[in-house]
Amino acid sequence: MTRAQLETDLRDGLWSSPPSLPPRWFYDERGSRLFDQITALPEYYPTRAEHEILQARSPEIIAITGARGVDELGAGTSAKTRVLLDALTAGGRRAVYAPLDISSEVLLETAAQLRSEYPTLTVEPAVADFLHLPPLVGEPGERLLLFLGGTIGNFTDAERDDFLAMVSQALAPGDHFLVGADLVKDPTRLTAAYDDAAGVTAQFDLNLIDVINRTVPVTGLHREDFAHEAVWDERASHIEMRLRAVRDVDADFTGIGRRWRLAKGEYLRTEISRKFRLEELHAELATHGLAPDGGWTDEAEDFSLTLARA
Ligand code: AVI
Repeated sequence: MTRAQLETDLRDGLWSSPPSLPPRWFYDERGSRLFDQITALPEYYPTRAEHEILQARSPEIIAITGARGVDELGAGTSAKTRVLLDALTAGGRRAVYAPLDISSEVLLETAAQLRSEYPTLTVEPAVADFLHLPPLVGEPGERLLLFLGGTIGNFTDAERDDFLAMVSQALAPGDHFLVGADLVKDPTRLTAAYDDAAGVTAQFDLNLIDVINRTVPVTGLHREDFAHEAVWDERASHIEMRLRAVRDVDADFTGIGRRWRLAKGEYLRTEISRKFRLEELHAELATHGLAPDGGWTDEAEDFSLTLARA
């Protein structure tokens, strides 16, 4: 992603109330590595819970959908998807898999790896972000679009609405959408998942300041001036990750000709992570013509996978 895109996000976000930035800027190389570490933390249950569901339900998901073409948005290294790809290609069944991601390097590596692991799978990687879907692989009625990991929770309500409209538009009748979503639970567990004892999530959050410093011309923006925190907002049903100023910040964004001041004690919102009640999520999907056709949680009912039919 480019300097111009970040400058647009800075212009849109830093001078609003509260100041905020979209979470996509977390994921430079170091941020992606830190995120991988987060997924293995004892406090961060979503990745393990989703894996548990996929392990138990993948054959059923493939049977219900009859999928022969699978697209995955935000595929990354496709680590979470392999168990589904096992079911998709079981017994030498032929299928097409399109991992979609914003990083072409990761995609090319993943594609090469998958081709050698799954000889009956045609792998067609494509660069795509969450707002622009390429034409989906497979025949209408036999296509499955995956959006795993709970990333749907990182959208604002308006973004989620736009996203689901785009998904619904991309699917033909009989195609399916499989979405992973984190569920409302005890706030203590939720805040711990986003503020772990080892401080990995804090490093992930603070890495954003380094990304900004490296991507756009700015003076006076220092990571030591911020502290990470995670706050549960009951009304909005989301966790907010914040970088709170531990001293006055006065940053000069020379590229966009603007000065950003944040007083000690004020904060920058860096991410929201929405936690769902299943009825609400299903109602939202239905609004977009996506009828829930299957739904599963892990044993502890921490995380959900919903299969919706277009
Ligand atoms: C990518 N996304 C689903 C993660 C989440 O749980 O909202 C991002 C994350 N941020 C901090 N920890 C994990």
